[in-house]
Amino acid sequence: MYQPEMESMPRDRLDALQLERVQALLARVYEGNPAYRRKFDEAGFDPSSLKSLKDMRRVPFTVKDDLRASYPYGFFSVPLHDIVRVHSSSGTTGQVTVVGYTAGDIDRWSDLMARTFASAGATADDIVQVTYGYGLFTGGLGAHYGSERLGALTVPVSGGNTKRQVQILKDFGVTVLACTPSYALLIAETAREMGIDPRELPVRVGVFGAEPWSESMRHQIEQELNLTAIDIYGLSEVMGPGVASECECQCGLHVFEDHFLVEIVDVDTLEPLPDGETGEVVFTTLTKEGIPVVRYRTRDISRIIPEPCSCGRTMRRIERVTGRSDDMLIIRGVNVYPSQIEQVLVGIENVAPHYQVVLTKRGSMDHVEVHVEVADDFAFDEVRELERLQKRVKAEVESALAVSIAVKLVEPKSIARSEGKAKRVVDLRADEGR
Ligand code: DLL
Repeated sequence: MYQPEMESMPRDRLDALQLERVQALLARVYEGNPAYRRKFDEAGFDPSSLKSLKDMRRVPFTVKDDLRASYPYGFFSVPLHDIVRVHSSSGTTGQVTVVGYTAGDIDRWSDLMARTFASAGATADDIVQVTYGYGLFTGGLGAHYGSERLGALTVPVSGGNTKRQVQILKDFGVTVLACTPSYALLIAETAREMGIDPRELPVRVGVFGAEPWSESMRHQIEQELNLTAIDIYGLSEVMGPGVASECECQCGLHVFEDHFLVEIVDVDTLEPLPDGETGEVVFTTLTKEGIPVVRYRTRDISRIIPEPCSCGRTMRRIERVTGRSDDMLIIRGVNVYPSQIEQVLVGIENVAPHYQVVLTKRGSMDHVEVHVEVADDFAFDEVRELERLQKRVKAEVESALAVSIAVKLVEPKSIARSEGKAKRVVDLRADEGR
């Protein structure tokens, strides 16, 4: 463990620390941030009335629109003079949000990312290739500072130019790769095209996150690249990567609870759910200065795993995030997460786990078609074989999702690859309406 005194702190002390920190936070944002003062006043919430963590249910939520409404800097809780860096969320929907960090925030973030790398099994002896994008995205610089803080040799490649990524992995003797899971698969594919066996690359640990991925995809990446694939989680509004991370047990992500208070709430009633039940993940930042958030609704779906972990960390785990409440597709009343489709595809021979869910309009009805790439060595012009495969994919996807769905097989490599987050859902409904 990178910070064992914190990571394995007895539970009662951790709870007391959280309460102390949340009380200080509420007082601080009420004093220092007019947006929070207004929010609390409107809800009739007096920050000094919070006496236990159970009282959190009375605190108003923060949502992405709160940050958008005060774009770019209006939600910061300190003067701009004290901010040393900004990042911004990827903004797949609507306006982007800007988040600011004080020097202290950057320092704590670096520690949390060092914790993340250490919990994945990395040490100061490792060579870490950071392939998350550098720039406004939190992935690149977040991983960079954490890797350096750990004392590892850090190779700041950023995203893009996949052949060069492969060459550097090989030539520089890289032992830890940090990128999105879908990009890890593209790296393996590209290595093979270059005549390099991806299993022979020196990488032993992958630190993968920033997008939903499945257990089957983990197995595939581990097989293809001969490494241990660790899931890491975070979001810009809360800090970036370094909010939660798997340990070497690979059985859920420890939330760094000395810095983040986690709650799971019912997606409809927004009432807190007991440990173990699935709902929306809500975070309160306990130590952030630049842009602390109180009960921030992530839209991510997960559950708290109540059992203690065998690694000795006392920080509770959340299950891997399977999707978001807002990119959840509702197909004829059935809730579908794109990652469920991926789970099915990984188990079928002759198709690649590259897919896109394409939404269009047929009259007033939504039409959903899943485009799936066939494997490289599949004879795409063999019409009969293709039909047979299409039927099989359709049947398996339908049985997993419990809804009928159109499937179109497409040629290898015809679905655009992403160097960052994979784009799994293409929504053409609005375009057609114009
Ligand atoms: O993606 C931060 C990050 C960078 C995390 C690198 C991990 C590694 P945003 O661009 O603000 O920040 O996107 C945050 O991405 O709310 C989730 O929906 C999704 N996400 C992030 N990590 C995971 C993960 C970064 N491990 C949004 N599994 C979050 C599933 C993830 N979804």
